Amino acid sequence: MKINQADLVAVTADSRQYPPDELKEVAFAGRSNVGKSSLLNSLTNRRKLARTSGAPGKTRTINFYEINQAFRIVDLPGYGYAKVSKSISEHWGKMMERYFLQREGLVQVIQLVDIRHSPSQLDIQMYNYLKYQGLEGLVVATKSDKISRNHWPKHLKMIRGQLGVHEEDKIIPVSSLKKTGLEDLWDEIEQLIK
Ligand SMILES: Nc1nc2c(ncn2[C@@H]2O[C@H](COP(=O)(O)OP(=O)(O)OP(=O)(O)O)[C@@H](O)[C@H]2O)c(=O)[nH]1
Ligand SMILES: [Mg+2]
Repeated sequence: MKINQADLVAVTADSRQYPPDELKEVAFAGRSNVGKSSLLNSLTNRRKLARTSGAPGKTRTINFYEINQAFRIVDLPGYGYAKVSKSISEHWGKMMERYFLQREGLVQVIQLVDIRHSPSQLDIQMYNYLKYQGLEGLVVATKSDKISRNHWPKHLKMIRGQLGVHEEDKIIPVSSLKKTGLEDLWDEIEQLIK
């Protein structure tokens, strides 16, 4: 995918401030710190487009990125950040649900999980929710540089089993650090936004 344009067009928790619902969107969901914002930067080759952090809970809003004036990638706030209060996590749930239910242009939610670890209860809940909404279909295993390539199949199998990913659905290992797996992911995204 050739990236001619990549811009942050809206940062909001309020559905009234979403950009016009006229472009196709794919969203990134995953626990806080899994690497959603980093992946957006590597995919678009813009080092500072999405703000990343070593401190979990960086992205607390829904961030809409417009690519090539043609579609959007949406960076959703991470879940499972231990320090948030109950009222913040309720707010999070409502914010996510409103986006998932209202958005006509939303074609799929790509779920990100860390390749190293067994998916958490929250990952499983999230994936089940996506299945229920008919928005599942693609899983990305992040930080693949953290384990050696010959261990990938074992980890991908574990993730597939834990989440219950359908046989026909892909799990793509990526590394934002080493810039690997990005073309595979773009190929899938291109299919989704066609
Ligand atoms: N080794 C390695 N580290 C990564 C990779 N991707 C992200 N990280 C690191 O993981 C941390 C979190 O990355 P973010 O992209 O901010 O994660 P996020 O999912 O957007 O987090 P929230 O905004 O809190 O939901 C940062 O310290 C990144 O440098 C990767 O591919 N490899
Ligand atoms: Mg983030």
